[in-house]
Amino acid sequence: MKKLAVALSGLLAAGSIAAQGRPASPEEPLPDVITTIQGGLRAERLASLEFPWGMALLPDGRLLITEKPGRLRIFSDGRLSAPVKNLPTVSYQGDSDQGGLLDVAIDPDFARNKRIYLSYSEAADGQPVELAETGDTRVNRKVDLKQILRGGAVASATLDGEQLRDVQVIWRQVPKTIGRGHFGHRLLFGRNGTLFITSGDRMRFEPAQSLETNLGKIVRINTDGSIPKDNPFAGKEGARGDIWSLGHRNMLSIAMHPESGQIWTWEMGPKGGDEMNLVQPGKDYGWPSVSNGDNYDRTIIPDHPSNPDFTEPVRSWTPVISPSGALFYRGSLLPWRGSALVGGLSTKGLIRLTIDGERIASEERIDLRRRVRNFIEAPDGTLLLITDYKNGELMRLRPAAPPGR
Ligand SMILES: [Ca+2]
Repeated sequence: MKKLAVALSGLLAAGSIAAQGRPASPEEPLPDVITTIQGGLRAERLASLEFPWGMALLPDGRLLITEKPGRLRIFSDGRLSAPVKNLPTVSYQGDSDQGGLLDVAIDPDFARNKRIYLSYSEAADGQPVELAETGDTRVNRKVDLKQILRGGAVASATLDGEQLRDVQVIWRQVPKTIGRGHFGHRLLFGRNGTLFITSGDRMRFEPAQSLETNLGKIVRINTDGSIPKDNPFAGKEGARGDIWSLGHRNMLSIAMHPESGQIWTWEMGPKGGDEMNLVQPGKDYGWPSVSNGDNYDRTIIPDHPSNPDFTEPVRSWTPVISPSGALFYRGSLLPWRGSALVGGLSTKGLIRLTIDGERIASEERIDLRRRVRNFIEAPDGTLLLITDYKNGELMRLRPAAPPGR
């Protein structure tokens, strides 16, 4: 009961902080032992980073980390490298920007080809002379970004020491739009070497239902940017071949089940209604026609079951969890083998879900008192985790007690 009370007070604190604007640093120290598993967890702080966003482990154990303002660094032997050189030009407009340098992934054949993939936001080459943000009362943020035309992109490059070579843009959001966030942009390799990209709706709502744009979609491409022949809309007139599924809002979490190969995503809902979806090709997940949440201007959105054309989420959360980052835990160091772990920004921790086929069997909250942006599993079963602050952190989570005690 006491643990529950602590967790609840943490949630309330998170709500009040959100109302006053995001703090630059985590406000609470981590306890010595996080009492979630028997014996507890211990968090070790490894490095400081400015708004870290994405991570990928190289086969030799070096860790790639992106910082949203536009830096890629390599963490190795306890130290961070200088920013990797020759990155594509990233558009970043300061702390409140949801764009910037976002995710990083390594090629499944990295050992041979040394290719990596970066997602980021870019400004259009030519900017219109006059742009007016017409506003949309459904959007929950003052549009305080500069009114420039931009969109998301994914580039591949060869990692050569601490610089990139042969940078090629392999995918772009179409069309570019002015202002606003919801880039999405998590990257995940599927089993056959295809690359999944979560493409947010850019806070433009209706394009998520259009097959002529790739906003508000899960996208699937080959690593050279070409369209896999078995994509659901490949070769269909009036549709973009890169679309894998549609009707999405803003997805910052995507993971593949290690046994079934199922692709799961977690999606930020509007006012209420964060979603967990089992993503299947060609299906429509409903945004903005249906949602288990409602618009920020209090207009009602019908729930998913009101229209059988739309696929319902497997789970939705109100109050929201603000999911960012996800994986299926494969190791045995922590007693979580087979669980899905999901990062929480507003929930300031991890959510552990056990999945039985296509259903959630159990759900547990792990309070880390920090906005969790992303995390990955190291080969030894520890978790490497980054937090969403200007003074963000790279941390390692491991059992507090040695194995077997
Ligand atoms: Ca939905």
